[in-house]
Amino acid sequence: MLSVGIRLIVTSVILVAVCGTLVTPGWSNPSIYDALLSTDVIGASDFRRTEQPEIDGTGVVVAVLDTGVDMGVAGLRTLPNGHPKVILVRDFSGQGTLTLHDAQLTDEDGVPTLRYEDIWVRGFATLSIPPHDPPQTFQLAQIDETRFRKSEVQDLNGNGSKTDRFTILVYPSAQSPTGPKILVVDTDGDHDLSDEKPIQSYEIAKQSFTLAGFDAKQRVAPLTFAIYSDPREPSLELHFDDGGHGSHCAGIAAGYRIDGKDGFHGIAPGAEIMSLKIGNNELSGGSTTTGAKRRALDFVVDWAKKNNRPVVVNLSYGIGSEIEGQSAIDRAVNDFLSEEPSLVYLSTSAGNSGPGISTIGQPAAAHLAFTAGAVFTPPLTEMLYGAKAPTTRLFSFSSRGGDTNKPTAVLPGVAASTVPPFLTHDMMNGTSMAAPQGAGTIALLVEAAKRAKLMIHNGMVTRALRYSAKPLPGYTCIDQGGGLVSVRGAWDLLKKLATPSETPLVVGYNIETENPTLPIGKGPAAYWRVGNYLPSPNEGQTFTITPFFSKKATAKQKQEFFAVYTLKSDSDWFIPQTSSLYLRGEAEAEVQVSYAPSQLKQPGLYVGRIFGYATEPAAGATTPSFELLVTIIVPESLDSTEPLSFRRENVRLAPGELKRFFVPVPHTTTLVDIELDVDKNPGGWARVDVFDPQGREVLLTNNTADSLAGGQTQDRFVLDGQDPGVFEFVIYATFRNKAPVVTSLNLTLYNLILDPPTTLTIAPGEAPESHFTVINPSHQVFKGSAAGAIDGYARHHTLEGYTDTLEHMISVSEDTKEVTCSLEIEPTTFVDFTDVSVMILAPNGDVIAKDGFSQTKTIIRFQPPHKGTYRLAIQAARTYDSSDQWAVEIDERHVLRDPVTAKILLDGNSTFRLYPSKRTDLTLQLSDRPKVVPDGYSYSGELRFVDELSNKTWMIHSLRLQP
Ligand SMILES: [Ca+2]
Ligand SMILES: [Ca+2]
Ligand SMILES: [Ca+2]
Repeated sequence: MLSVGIRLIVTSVILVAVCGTLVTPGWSNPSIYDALLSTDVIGASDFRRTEQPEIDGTGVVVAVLDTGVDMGVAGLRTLPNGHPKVILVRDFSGQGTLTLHDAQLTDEDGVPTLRYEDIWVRGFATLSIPPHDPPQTFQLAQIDETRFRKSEVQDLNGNGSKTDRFTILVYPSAQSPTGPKILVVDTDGDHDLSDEKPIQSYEIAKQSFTLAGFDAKQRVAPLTFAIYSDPREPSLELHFDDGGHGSHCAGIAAGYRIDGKDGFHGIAPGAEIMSLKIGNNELSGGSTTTGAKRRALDFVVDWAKKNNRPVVVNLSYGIGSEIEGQSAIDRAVNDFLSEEPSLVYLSTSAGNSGPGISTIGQPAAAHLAFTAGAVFTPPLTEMLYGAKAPTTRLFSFSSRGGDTNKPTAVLPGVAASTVPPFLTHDMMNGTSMAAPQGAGTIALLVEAAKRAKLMIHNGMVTRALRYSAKPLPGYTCIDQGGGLVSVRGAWDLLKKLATPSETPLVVGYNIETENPTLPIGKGPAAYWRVGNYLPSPNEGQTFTITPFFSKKATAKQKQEFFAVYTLKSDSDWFIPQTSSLYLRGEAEAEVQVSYAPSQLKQPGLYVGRIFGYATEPAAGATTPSFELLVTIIVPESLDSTEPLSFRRENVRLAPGELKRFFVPVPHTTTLVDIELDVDKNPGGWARVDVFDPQGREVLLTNNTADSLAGGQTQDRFVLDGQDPGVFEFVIYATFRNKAPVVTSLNLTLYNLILDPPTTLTIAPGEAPESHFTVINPSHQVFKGSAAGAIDGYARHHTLEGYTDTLEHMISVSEDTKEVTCSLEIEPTTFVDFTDVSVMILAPNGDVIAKDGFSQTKTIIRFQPPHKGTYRLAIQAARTYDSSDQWAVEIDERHVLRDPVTAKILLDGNSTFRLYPSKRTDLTLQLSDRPKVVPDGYSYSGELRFVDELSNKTWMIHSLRLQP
């Protein structure tokens, strides 16, 4: 799924107005456009101005794997030499597939007509490119607006109607009967082709078109279309960008004269673009479809080989990692980059799931990928928010590593760029916007290397970018990788790395070690987040290392490969047991490491690296060949005076700064109260985010504190069956603050052990009842009451199947107010997917709710407008075509309009004490008989324990009672 952060709505009008006031003396680049789309933060324009004025990406192709690219937008129309910028389009998402039908020549009212059912055209007698052997070889296809009902753009010609249809006539030309087909689009929908111009598959003559009929009263201006036609295929690929994300990324990487303005360019304005559409905007978030990403990658390799042209893939598309670095798409990206390492390159977005650690997405976690984290740029911050940002900092949403050695580096993640006319804003932020800065940079480096006749490959380029990047103060390498990219630095380093003594056959190193937090127990980095446990100095830990060979390496070359590396740690607590490492052939090498626990006592985050420097055959390398990463979390201690709590005062944060606290949540904890305060003096705005032990964000609703609005916020989260472990609490101060803020964080953890009620006994003439027990594991007495309600019914269902789409029927009665479906997929299944989109369809087929999985769990809810059978459709996009069985666990809950309240009684009393460590038997008693539930469902509702003295809720439990 594409991932844009907060979309900033800035219309062009406002943009111009802002620009007018923006020219702030003092920024190094006088161009106002550099604030809108920064090329100077990474030194791209400076590199081009002062060192390599001729380098602009010429000769390099940027492949945008995204929602499509609108080649009609100013900035994406031409190259500096006037040639078309977009050289090729393909659709791997299936969204643009147009079936071809053989046409019948008929005579209708005396007019020759070509027809297939209700698809027809006339006016083909005088086609400017004569057809071969008419009429049998005519085919028809149709662009039908009603197929776009679920897309962001439904009115393709902007005439106010969403049911227009446009016929396409397809035929072989007389001149070249077996060659490319001729396409005539009835662009004005009048079924008459005498007013239309023949075109061909886009890559031949770069012909695109719009559909006529635009009415200026309509907000949405037309899309630019192009067609890919393969004469051997029974269908056409209609290409367009109905998401806007792909065009935006394309402009950042390679825009030339964006908005038609001189000097307003992307990073590599001379680079050509190929648009490989992988996102289907009929699905939620422009979800990918089965095989789309991988087939697009395969296409790039084949095209690059066939044309002997370098291609840089921009992949600002991904979902969350569940088994970091080991998903199918991670492997596919590694395969892609080892296939033709001198011709294909790839930059991908880290993900927008930060600032928690262990939030890197897939394929961002792929070993060989260049993975881009996002920074905000001081000039744009000043322009958008009027905030004087003193330094470049990470966007808080930028995903972080920990269990992966990612991101690779960071780049600006906000820009104004090219967008199709239907979008009213041209500014977006996200790591999606940082990745094309990386793709543009790689295009510059590849062109520079080509001119300098350097032999390079993608592994060298990634190393050059990482080890020349400038670390930003205050961040570890799991936040920012090498740091902020420096184009000049990367070029200087690339020149050193591209020497014969470097091993051109090795594109990277596969590193694996024990990681108990991952479902398969191992991962690409050492990661200790299991209580206070750390392997003792005697136990140590083993890393295994194997080279990733270029697939061009012969068996003999691989066999003969031999390299020696010196191992150097950057800390005195992460210690290699040997000072050097030998790699021979494809054999796995092992490095034993140990930890010095005496230096790992203070709570917090420890990130250590052991670098491997090649000493043979490249004597005395000063740039590491690989890194062994460890992330150790030493959890905070909870305050044992009851209730369990954690408190930090006077946490001072500069604008844009964050602080992490790792708090162990015991397995008995039922609820965590969170309080965040911001001091009035000097005042500001701060936020607390919570991440579970896997790095998944815990959803909070009230987590920002603003000194102008009382300076305090309270929130809480409930643990009801979730895994315990070390949670991460991050306090973040917005970069819009004028000065550092002083905050305090206060957590209270409530604990109860419930053996929940499971069955409802309904005896004639008596209140329905259920019995259960509870244990108070804390040292404090609970004195209070509990209450609940049965407000609906629920069932658990395991939905299994073999096809990409699994469907589950939900029968809704007139009493139902809302239906909530909590969905879960096994991590070992999820890693095969590139997206999983979720939809709820009403009985009439309308989509009434849309969502997607970004991790293994998601919730979709809807308020049914009327009773009937609704359909939950879960569509998986698999990396590889497969008919393997997969399953989704569904918890389907219907909330009814009239709840029945429940009292909780101890020996008939509704207030009671729960003494520490004592088992207490309680009775749940309903005020009334609940409505009979449908077959296969349980009663559902909620149970809450509230302590009277403190008025604090200790537990909120989801009730499920069998009738
Ligand atoms: Ca229309
Ligand atoms: Ca026409
Ligand atoms: Ca994770």
